[in-house]
Order: sequence, then C-alpha cells, then structure tokens
Amino acid sequence: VSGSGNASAPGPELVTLGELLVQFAPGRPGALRYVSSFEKHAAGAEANVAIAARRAGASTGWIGRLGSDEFGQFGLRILRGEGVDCSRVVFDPDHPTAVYFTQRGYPLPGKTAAFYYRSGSAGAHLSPEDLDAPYIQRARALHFSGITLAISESARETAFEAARIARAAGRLVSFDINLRLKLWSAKEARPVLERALAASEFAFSSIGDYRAVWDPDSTPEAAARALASLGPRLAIVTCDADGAAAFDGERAWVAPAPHVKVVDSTGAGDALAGGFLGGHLRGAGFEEALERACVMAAQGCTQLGDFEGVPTAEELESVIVPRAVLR
Ligand code: KDG
Repeated sequence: VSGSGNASAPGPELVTLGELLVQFAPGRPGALRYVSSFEKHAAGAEANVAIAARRAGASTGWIGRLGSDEFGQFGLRILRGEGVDCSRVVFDPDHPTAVYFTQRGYPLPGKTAAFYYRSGSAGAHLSPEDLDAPYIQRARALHFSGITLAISESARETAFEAARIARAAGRLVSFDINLRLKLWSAKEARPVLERALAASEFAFSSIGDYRAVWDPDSTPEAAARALASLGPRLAIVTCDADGAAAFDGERAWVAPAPHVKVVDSTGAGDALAGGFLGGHLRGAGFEEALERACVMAAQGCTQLGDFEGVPTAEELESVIVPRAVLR
C-alpha cells in the first residue's frame, strides 16, 4: 500500500531512503528508570535529512516502510507536515514501526544515549521491490546512511540498489557513515561502508565514527582526505562544537559552528547533511552551504527532537545570519 501517490507529479530534487523511528525523549535528563514522562517525536536519520534539506529550500521525498499502525500514521503526518513527499512510502501490515528512547546526560554528562526497540520492524523489511526507479532517476540526488546498511540484509540491498539506480542515471549519491554500534561492530561495518563510499559522490561522517572505523588518531582534515580517497569527490567530517572539516579533492577547509546551549545533539549530523544538501541543490557553493549547515545543526541541538530546532533558509537569513552567529 503506497503513501499518497501522484505518479505524474514531478518528483522531489532530493530523495532519501531509510527507516523512520518514533523517538521518545524524556522530559528531563537522567537515568530512564527514574523518568516518568516522554515527548513523542519522529526521527530516523534519513527522514531527518529529508526534513532539514526541505528547510534549506530543496524539495525532498523519503522512501521507507512504516508499520500499518498508529506510529506509522504519526510518522507519515510529520513528514507530510514538513513538506516531504511521501508518495513512495510503503505501509507494512505485518511489522511495527520502530521506536526508541533517548536518555540525556546519564551516565555521561552532556551526552545522549539511545535505546532501540526496532528488531523486526517495518523499516527493516524495506526491500528492493519497494523502489520505484523513475522516482529516483527523476531526482537530482539520493541520500542514505550506514544505519540503513546495518538494520537488515534487505534494507542494505535496497540502499545499494537505489544508489546504483541513481548513479546509472547520473544523479548525485550522498552517504553518511552514521555508525551505530548497537546495530553492528566497526569491524563488520567497515567493508560495507567502503562499498557505499565507492558508490557515492558526497560523504559525511562524524570524526568519532571515522576514528572508530578507520583510524583512532586521525585529525578531521586527514579523515576528510581519507574518506575522499575511498571514492567521494567531497567529504565532510563533523566535529561537534568545532564545526566541520571538508575536502573537495583540491581544497581542505573548516566551517565553524556557532556556540549554543546544547539540549540534545541527536540528529545534529542529519541537520548538517540535510542543510548542506538542500543548500547545494539551491545553488550555494560548498563553503557557503557548509557554513549555513553548521548553523542549522547547532540550532537543532537547542531543542528536544532531531529536527524541530533546525531553522529554515528564511529564518537563517532574516534572524540568525544578521545577528552574526557565523562571523
Ligand atoms: O541521527 C539521529 C538518528 O540516529 C536517530 O534519529 C535514530 O535513525 C536513528 C538511528 O537509527 O539511530
């Protein structure tokens, strides 16, 4: 059963593919055993990227499976409400929409942990038959992440098939490492991530993920250069409060991050990738797109939920940039 299709409508510029999860974010920091109330948010890396890129001005669509359940309906409504095309969303009557809980500030102050309830989920049953090739071929770019490669064999196969379709049509393929050690080990992940990098033009990684998979002593610039040597023509390495390091095959540079009071950094990498892709698709140069994406990601950390705090291009223009957050 498909989400809301209009087969003749022009497709979105950016298509992302992955799993949407419902995130339960505790009302207060601390160990979950003592928490009694939670906020319900929609999350999931590639869904977050579709929303952030939309906020940066690109038209976007998300491909994934949702359960035929209340949480699937919730996810669909959030994505649609954010202006993300859901015409290729598939509803799975046999498997539930995944959920997870965040835990802020415990046991590590300032850090957020995730507890997944996702095995056997609808999202993990994503399969190559769910792909509509013309939808991907009509887009300008496809984005996916290491999470989709980790959740199941069929999701992995689907992601690689989508990347193959996009590349064969001359479309930009963008990939975020998004290592999740609760889903697979760094050792298991490495060859699969390298295959994805070889199929991608843009690569995103946090410095922590890069160090966990490839080189524990790497600097951000060395990580960006090394990722680019694995295939992509542009690699961006995010460094939390220190912004992001980038390498485009010729130049290496660093984009700063504005200082903000972090409430929850979950989803910051997705805000950065989506903000960058949206800005790039709207015609911004790499440097400008990355500078703005760093502001979007930082602002996103000031609120609960993965994308709620991420500003739109207009908000960035009218409020944040004039207030000289960037310079
Ligand atoms: O990047 C944020 C995501 O990690 C979060 O929303 C949940 O997609 C998710 C995952 O699998 O960890």
